[in-house]
Amino acid sequence: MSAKSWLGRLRDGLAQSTAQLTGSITSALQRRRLDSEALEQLEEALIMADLGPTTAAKLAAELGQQRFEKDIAPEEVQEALADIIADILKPVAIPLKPADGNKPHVVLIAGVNGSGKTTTIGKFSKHFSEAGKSVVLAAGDTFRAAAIEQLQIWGERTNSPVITREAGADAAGLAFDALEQAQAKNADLLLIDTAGRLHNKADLMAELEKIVRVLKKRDESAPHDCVLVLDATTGQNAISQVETFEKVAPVTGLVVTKLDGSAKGGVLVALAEKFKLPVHAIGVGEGAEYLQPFAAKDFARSLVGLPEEA
Ligand SMILES: Nc1nc2c(ncn2[C@@H]2O[C@H](COP(=O)(O)OP(=O)(O)OP(=O)(O)O)[C@@H](O)[C@H]2O)c(=O)[nH]1
Ligand SMILES: [Mg+2]
Repeated sequence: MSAKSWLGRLRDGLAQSTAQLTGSITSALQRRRLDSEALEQLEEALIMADLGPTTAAKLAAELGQQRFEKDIAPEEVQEALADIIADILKPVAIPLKPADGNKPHVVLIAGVNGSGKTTTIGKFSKHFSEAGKSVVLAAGDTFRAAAIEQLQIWGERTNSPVITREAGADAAGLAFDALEQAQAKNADLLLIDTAGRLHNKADLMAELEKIVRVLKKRDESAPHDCVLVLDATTGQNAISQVETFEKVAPVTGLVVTKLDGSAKGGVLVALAEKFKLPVHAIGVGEGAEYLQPFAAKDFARSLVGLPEEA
């Protein structure tokens, strides 16, 4: 897929937040000055665009410190804003990278119901098998038979073996089995799916903790990555999801999905600013080709409504 079409999907997805934001920038600059009133309006607009109050305040303060000429155009503010946002995003734009020394490199995928975990595993499985890695998938969502089938379909599509147990089986036991089998196959990468869990359900969160504990019995260094999948359409709720999952699992990175259909893409900036966790990829569609490395500058420019840099 060309870079343009995924960026196009991202732009279309962000269009709603972007239109609102650019509209607010224009109206804040009606006096063509970035005075305190204009900065206040901008800060509000950034909160509306789901960047969160803390990040919005920080951005407005940074804008306020820049020396603009008196007769300022909205485009100049958009450019400055895009630069500041890109600076926040750049350090977290880090792709998932299995370490060669790990056989296999174990990646645990967690998140609330419907956030896009299984789809993301399918997409990663395609990406890494095409890159020449041998990938094994573990159907750790033993909760629902349909979840096991869903992963099996992805396994067939990407030619990756899928380790399963019957529905209702112990998820930690399945994870242990899967690691054992992936080791026996000398696989490069083991991607473990998990059941969606509401972050306020203590028993399910305890189960996630147990999966981590049991994996360590087989490989002390596992899981090597624990990726939290967040649905961008949940907006600011994504923040509390990170906080809660971090309490029970060693979260090492994020994937933010559904940015093709979200008016709340700005939450990604709030996440980056608050947690500084790597954002390994973003989802801009349901198909396997729609998982893209997270490109900080492109995202920042799209968000504030600026065209791609020439
Ligand atoms: N538009 C869009 N849809 C997505 C994206 N990622 C996942 N989906 C869709 O979101 C729905 C839920 O995705 P799943 O991968 O099943 O989510 P899950 O986290 O495994 O869900 P549970 O196992 O039920 O907790 C499916 O219909 C996916 O096709 C994305 O980036 N964009
Ligand atoms: Mg699932």
